[in-house]
Amino acid sequence: EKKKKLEVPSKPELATSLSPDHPFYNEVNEIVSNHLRRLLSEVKEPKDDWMCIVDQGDLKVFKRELEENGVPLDPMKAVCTVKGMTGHEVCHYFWAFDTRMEWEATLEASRVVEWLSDDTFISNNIIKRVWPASQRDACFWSHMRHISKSNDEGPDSWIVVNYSCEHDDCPPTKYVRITMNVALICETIIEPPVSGNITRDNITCKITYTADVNPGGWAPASVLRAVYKREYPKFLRRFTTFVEEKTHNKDIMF
Ligand code: 16C
Repeated sequence: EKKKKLEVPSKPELATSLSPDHPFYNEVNEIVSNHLRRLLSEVKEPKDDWMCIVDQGDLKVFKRELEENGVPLDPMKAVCTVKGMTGHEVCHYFWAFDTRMEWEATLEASRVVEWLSDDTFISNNIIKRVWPASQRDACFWSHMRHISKSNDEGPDSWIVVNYSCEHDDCPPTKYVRITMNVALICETIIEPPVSGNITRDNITCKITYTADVNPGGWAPASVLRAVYKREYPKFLRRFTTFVEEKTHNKDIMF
């Protein structure tokens, strides 16, 4: 039964407004498919190599400890269940550039470098400095899409991917450049009311967030791990509270 939850779209080329001729077209489709495949394989065969570092019931954060030449690369994963909002709404606000600074507490500044299509843009994020390390920045494309299903069963799902890239208008000259592969996948669960219309009380969103971040050079592992343990749950609380405030008195965006 669980296997039906998410399907890798068989025709990803229909799912984006990026033109097939666009230089980023293949990369975007490949990275999105990889995330969906990774999630599917974990539903089928749950792996126990994730270490739970935060458990607040509705919000759990996991990590795998990984280091390369002394650089901590710990993959992070979080799952969070929120009531009253759809996966489309959660993904929309995670992706939307114009409101990013309203919930992003770890950024000093953010700017759009280029719009590639109406579902994909490249941005430059300058991250707040963490003592004693040098300040970091990131350049990545952000892409949002609906996950098409091969059958009508199972929850409606959306995905946003933030994936590092290079851009001539964003050279890595001023800060240490981090690289990352971040995905937010949301499933909307609707418990239809006995009578009447669906309201926000009937809606639950199941969020899976994954972040593979390379801090791009020396960073003290113990400081970084302490910052991650504090900042990832904080981000999810702050961000989902933000989406709740933005949506609670608006029509439901299914
Ligand atoms: O996914 C999130 N935000 C997205 C939109 O902005 C985007 C960004 C992802 C980048 C997340 C990783 C940043 C790692 C920086 C490493 C800095 C190394 C410093 C060395 C330390 C010894 O996908 C939400 C991201 C939630 C981020 C949580 C963890 C970030 C820690 C960043 C440190 C800033 C601390 C500021 C303290 C007030």
